[in-house]
Amino acid sequence: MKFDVLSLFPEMFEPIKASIIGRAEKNGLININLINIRDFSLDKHKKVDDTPYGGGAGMVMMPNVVNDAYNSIQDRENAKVIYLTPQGKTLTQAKVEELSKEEHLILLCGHYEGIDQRVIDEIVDEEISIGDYVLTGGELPAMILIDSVSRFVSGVLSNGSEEEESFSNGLLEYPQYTRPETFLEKNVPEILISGNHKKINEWRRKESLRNTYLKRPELLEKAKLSDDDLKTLEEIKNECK
Ligand code: 4FV
Repeated sequence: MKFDVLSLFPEMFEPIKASIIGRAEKNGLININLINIRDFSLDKHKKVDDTPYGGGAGMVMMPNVVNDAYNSIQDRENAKVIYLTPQGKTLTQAKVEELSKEEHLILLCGHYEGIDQRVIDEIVDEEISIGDYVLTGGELPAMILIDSVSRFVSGVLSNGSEEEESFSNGLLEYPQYTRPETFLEKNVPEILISGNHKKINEWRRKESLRNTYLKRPELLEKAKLSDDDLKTLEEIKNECK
């Protein structure tokens, strides 16, 4: 998986090169190429933004500088260009999994009031938002997208845990426990040390349904639930009364 990142602050991406993503890049499983949009400013003061036509507060990133930075990317014909913006569809695990099937993503990071619409119309394939709030720039959203998508690249997660986690089945995950068996006089649920994997999976499914019912009930509408799940949900609702 190749990521080309167009940003005015490529240095912000250093932290993402730590831990799992950094190791994945060292192992050649992913490649993160950072392009500083300011390098394409022809202006002696390296100007990349200007005042908005029609007036108003703030500055807008100039189209030609962004376009030249984009045109500097080699072999971009099969790439999908994503602009991180509050105007985009909100990122979900389903969208992350879909994007993980692409071989080349170009991530465009805005700043200030945004980017001139003409270059967006020219180069952007998809607009994605990480949530309904306003940040100072698209860099953090781009890092979130790189991190979440890279987890689906085979070999990035050593244990394949991306298969069984929150949202992988449309539900929140079940509670996790590890040693010590007793903590603050609280024991790990008996079932988990029973070795009865059928019963353990049933317990985990029930706790996933319970967590989702209590914390994100709207997810239950979209989740694929079996008749057993629906029966279990009734039990949970009665238990919560
Ligand atoms: C954002 C978001 C976001 C808007 C103005 C950058 C900022 C500035 N991007 N999801 N929420 N972007 O707030 O993706 O240009």
